[in-house]
Parts: sequence; C-alpha cells; structure tokens
Amino acid sequence: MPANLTQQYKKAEENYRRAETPEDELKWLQIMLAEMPKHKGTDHLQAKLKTQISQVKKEAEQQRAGGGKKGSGTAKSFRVPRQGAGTAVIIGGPNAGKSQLLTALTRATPEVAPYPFTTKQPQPGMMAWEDVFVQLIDTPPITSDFLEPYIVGLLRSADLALLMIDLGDDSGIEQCKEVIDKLATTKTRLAAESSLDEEDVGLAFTKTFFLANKMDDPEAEDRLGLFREICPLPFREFKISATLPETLTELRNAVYESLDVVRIYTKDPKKKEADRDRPFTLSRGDTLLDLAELIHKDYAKNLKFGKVWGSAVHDGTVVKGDYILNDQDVIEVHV
Ligand SMILES: Nc1nc2c(ncn2[C@@H]2O[C@H](COP(=O)(O)OP(=O)(O)O)[C@@H](O)[C@H]2O)c(=O)[nH]1
Ligand SMILES: [Mg+2]
Repeated sequence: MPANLTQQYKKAEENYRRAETPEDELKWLQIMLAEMPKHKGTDHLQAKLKTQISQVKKEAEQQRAGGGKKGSGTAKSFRVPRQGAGTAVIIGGPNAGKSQLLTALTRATPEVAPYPFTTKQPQPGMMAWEDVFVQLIDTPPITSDFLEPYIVGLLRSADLALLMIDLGDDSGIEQCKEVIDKLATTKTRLAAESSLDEEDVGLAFTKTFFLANKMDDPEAEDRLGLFREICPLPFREFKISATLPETLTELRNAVYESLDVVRIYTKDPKKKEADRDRPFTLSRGDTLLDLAELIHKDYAKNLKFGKVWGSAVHDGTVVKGDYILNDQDVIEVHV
C-alpha cells in the first residue's frame, strides 16, 4: 500500500502494535487516523482504522464497566512492567527448558523441574549485554487445551518471542506444534518479523526466534530434522542446550541485536565526565529530540541544542533536535 505514511504514523503504529490495554490501543489508533494522509489511496486503510477504533472503544467500555460483572474478575491479568533495552518472552510446551534458559541468562531463580506446569506466573529476569540489560520473561507452558490469556498480551507488547522446543524427548515435537497452533487461534501470532496485519488491523505479529533446546541429547538432531519436516518455520533458528551456558553466546548477542537500539551516555554540561554507568537505550533512527523527551517532557519542549562526542561526528559538535543518534554517543542536552 503506497500510502506515503509519515514517521509519526509509523511510530504510532509501533506503539499500537505493542499496546497493553484497550485504552492504550485506542489512543494510538486515533493518532494513526489523525496522522494518515487523507486521499483516495488511503480510503481503505482509513475505513479499517475507523472500524477498529469503534471495536476497541467497545472493549475499553466493557472493561471499565466489567468491574462489577460476574466472571470478569477471574481473568487474571499479569502486567510485567517493561524494563531495560527491550523485552523477550520465552514460550514453549511443558519441560522445553524455558525456566532453565531464564536461569542460564539472568540472575532470576525460577523453579526448574522435570515435571510440567512448574511455572504459573510470568517470571521476569534481566539479561546483561555489555553495559545494558534485556528483560526476559519466563512463562507457563502452552498446550492445545491451555493458554494463560495473559501470555498473548505479553507477546504482543514484547520485542521478541523465544519459542523453545524440547528435543530431549519424542513428545517435544508434537508439543511444540501445539504451541504454534494454539497461538494461531489468537490475535497475536509468531512471525519472522514484527508487524501489523495489512487487512485486519487488530492482528499483530511478533518477531520470533526458534530455540532448538537440549541439543546435548543424542537423539536431538534427528528429532529436529523430523520437526522441520512436519512444521517448517520461517524463524531464525538457534541450536542450544539451556543447561550449557557456552552454547548460548550467539543467542544472547542476537537477542540484543534484534532490539536494534543505540546506547546514549548523557553528560551534564557542568561536569567533565559523562554518566557512563547507565546508558539510555533508544531505537536506531531516533533523534536528539526523542532523547530529550525520554529524559523529561519539558526537555523536549525547551530543547535548544545538543553537543555530541561520538564515532560519527567531531568531538563537541553542536547538533539540533533532528540529529540521528549513533550507538555510544556521549551527549550534552542543552535546554
Ligand atoms: N539435557 C538437558 N536438559 C535440560 C536442558 N534444558 C532444560 N533441561 C531439563 O529439562 C527439565 C525441564 O526444564 P524447565 O526449565 O523446568 O522446563 P520448562 O517447563 O520449560 O520451564 C529440567 O529437568 C531441566 O533440567 C538442556 O539443554 N539439556
Ligand atoms: Mg518452567
């Protein structure tokens, strides 16, 4: 659809795709509609947005009114506050090694056990990558007859899904297929890249890595071959053993790289050194204005200029709000 959508539209779309509540969805859908260029070429898309807006409005109202309604209080919803440079959600069938992976990559201590359904609530942990952290969330198993409803919301708002298969047992093949089939019945699907569906605006896709786990098992390679035949997936694949940390290096790097963020160190103009402890992370392509907004709303409003030390510019270069940030820039924000 060559609609020449603006940068603001694309940002709103990204926020909508990852919205965690109907109120949030509504807000971003309305911005999308306002930002959409109005001409013949976008008629179709405008109509779709309007339909989606009225649908989400109804959902938001129902949710607001739902407090007193019978049954509505039973649907447990777990919201895990976003933290770090981005979020990856670990999913899979029972015993795939989800909790083991979280243990191996973070300091979190979920229960790891050779029996299913040990994990019932989402369990977050922070994975270190150089001087930043990525949030990983361990979840309960998904089977053909059971999917904790909150997992769909977690997947939707996540940057990445990590789909694990148990190659330590023949049953892992069918169990992994069940996960994929089950998610295919929801409005959040796994895909090679994150996007919104072009026809059904309510349908969101989340970028997924396929983790072939327990490769230390002597029959793992055969099972993987069989699975690939039965259920070919377009996702990037990693062969790992969650119990062997040395097999996880490529995955750790790829998870961070998939976030496509840049690290920015801010410097107080009155001080000699930048704050090297805790970089801000922003999406690649973001500008000085985006950084100012992240620091404080008033900073964006009152931004005068920035001074940059980095790989792409001479030391101390003065830049305006539209300066595109580079990884590891040191920036003084002047307001
Ligand atoms: N051999 C082997 N066992 C593993 C591996 N990853 C996990 N396990 C074992 O598989 C069982 C289930 O792991 P767990 O992380 O609790 O699975 P979950 O249900 O997906 O959270 C545990 O006994 C783990 O020690 C692996 O890479 N190799
Ligand atoms: Mg578990």
